[in-house]
Formats: sequence, C-alpha cells, structure tokens
Amino acid sequence: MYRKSAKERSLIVGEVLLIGCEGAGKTLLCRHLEKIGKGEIKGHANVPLDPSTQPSIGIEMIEVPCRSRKIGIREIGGTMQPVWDRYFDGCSAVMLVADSSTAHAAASAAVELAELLRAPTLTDKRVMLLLNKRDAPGALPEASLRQLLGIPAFEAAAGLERLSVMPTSALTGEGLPQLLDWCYESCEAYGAVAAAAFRDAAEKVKSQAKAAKEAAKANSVTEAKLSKAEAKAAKEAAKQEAKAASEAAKAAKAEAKAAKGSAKSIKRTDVAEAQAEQEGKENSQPAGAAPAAVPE
Ligand SMILES: Nc1nc2c(ncn2[C@@H]2O[C@H](COP(=O)(O)OP(=O)(O)OP(=O)(O)O)[C@@H](O)[C@H]2O)c(=O)[nH]1
Ligand SMILES: [Mg+2]
Repeated sequence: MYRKSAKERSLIVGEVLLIGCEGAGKTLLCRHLEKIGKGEIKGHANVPLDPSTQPSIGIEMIEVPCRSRKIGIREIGGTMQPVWDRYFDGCSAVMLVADSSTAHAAASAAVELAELLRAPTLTDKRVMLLLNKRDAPGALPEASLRQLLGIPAFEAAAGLERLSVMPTSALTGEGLPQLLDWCYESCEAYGAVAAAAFRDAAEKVKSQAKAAKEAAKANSVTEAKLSKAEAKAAKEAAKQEAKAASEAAKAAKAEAKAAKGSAKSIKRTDVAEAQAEQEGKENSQPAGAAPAAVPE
C-alpha cells in the first residue's frame, strides 16, 4: 500500500467531508473544484462541465490544490448515509450538499443538517450547507428555500461562525471559488483549534506530572520527619527507662543496707539478752548450796 511521505502529508491543510443524499451533486462538485484548484478553469463561475456522473459506491477521495497546499475532500456516497458519522472524527470540516432543484429534494437536508450540528465529534468543526443545483430551471428562490429548510433557526442555534450556507451550482461553477476558500480557511481554523487542544492536553499532562512529583517529594519529607521524631521519642523513652532502673537499683541497695543494719542490731540484742539471762541464773543460786536432789 502506498504511504505518503512526511512532506506530502505536510502539504495537506486538512480534510473536508462531503456528504449529502444520492444525486445531490457531490461528485460533480468535486470534479469542478479540482479543475478550479488546478487552474484549469480560471476566474469565476459559469463554466459548465461535462455533467455525466455515476452514483458513487463507497468513498471517493481527491486532493485539490489551493494556495500552494492541498485540501483533501472525501466524498461519501449518498447510499452510505447510515454510516456518515463514522467519518466525522477524522475530518476538519463538513460540507452537506442539498439538491435545491425542487423543494421535495431539498427538504431532507434539514434533517441531515440537524444531525450534523448535534454530533459530538463535530462540535468544534465548521459546517457548510450547499444549496446546490441553483442553475436548475425549477429551483426555488433562495429566500423561500431558506424559510422552507428553517435555516435562520439553524444559524441562530449554531452561530454564523460555525454554520455557513451557500448557493452553488456544481454544473456552472457558481460559488465554487468561494467554496474552495471556505474549505481552506475551515481546515486552517480547525488545525489551529486542534493544535491548541493538543497544547492544552500536553500542558495538563505536564502539570499533572509536576504535581505528582511534588506530592511524592512532600510525602518522603514527611516520612523522614516522622522517622526522625519517632527516633527522638524512642531515645527519650530509653533514657527514662534507664533512669528509672538506676533509681530502682539505688533503692534496692539502700534497702539491703538497712536490712543488714537491723540484722546486726538484732544479733547484738540476742547476745545481750542471753548474757543477762545467764547472769540472772547464777545470782539466784546460794553459794555452797548442794544442787537439788533429783527425784527418783
Ligand atoms: N443542473 C445541475 N445538475 C447537477 C448539479 N450537480 C449535479 N448535477 C447532476 O446531478 C446528477 C447527480 O450528480 P452526482 O454528482 O453524481 O451526485 P452525487 O451526490 O455524487 O450522488 P451519489 O454519489 O449517488 O451520492 C448528475 O447527473 C449531475 O450532472 C448542478 O449543480 N446542476
Ligand atoms: Mg457521487
């Protein structure tokens, strides 16, 4: 599969999605825009093209030169309407083509436009409603068409910066040079929005990383402070315990000394008492008296 080089990719200013119901004029529009972009049709409108087209099957992609760059235009066939929204995410802007040759054909564009403006993947992208086939003989006057599709209400809700409405003819080229300018400017505008969003996201990630780093640092400082305080408390407790132990030892020593002293004095009292008893006995017996007869 062919892959574009970085230089080729950098030439593309953005990609515009081109949708609209079957036969609205998307393929003829692409053909005409390409010719204007390549300079094959100079100047403005009213250069009719070969009108023969085939209904598009699936997706067709063209690159239209514009202001020394290129605009990618991706046409999704009208038969693929149920899956249009799959392509919203990857584009820079959207063009919705309405066949305004009859009121009946144009009416379905109002429903499609309402869906586009509601799509969450398009909120920051510009939307263009093309009232195509303005050259067709039965086409309604533009003012009636705007009322019929309820365009003033859409413009009020979406804002004129986001929603544009343009009468065109893919056959004669009416409005197409201006449309090419709109494509270029919308791609650039979305590029700036996307770049700003990218910068914001990068800034957010950076500040989150910084906050996480600071929180980790604060955490480790707190832990260090805590362990220092715990060590101090343990040292203090050990000191108190040692003091209490030495006081207990002193008290035990004093008790032992006191016990030894009292033991000595008890012993002296016992000896004195014994001597006194002995002396008492000796004094109570008369001198020379015969010891009492022992009974038989
Ligand atoms: N008169 C007139 N005819 C147009 C215009 N644009 C397209 N047509 C004709 O309308 C028919 C369908 O045009 P396409 O460009 O094939 O339509 P499409 O939107 O690509 O249709 P799908 O690919 O089927 O979704 C062709 O015959 C075109 O020549 C226009 O501005 N004016
Ligand atoms: Mg087509």
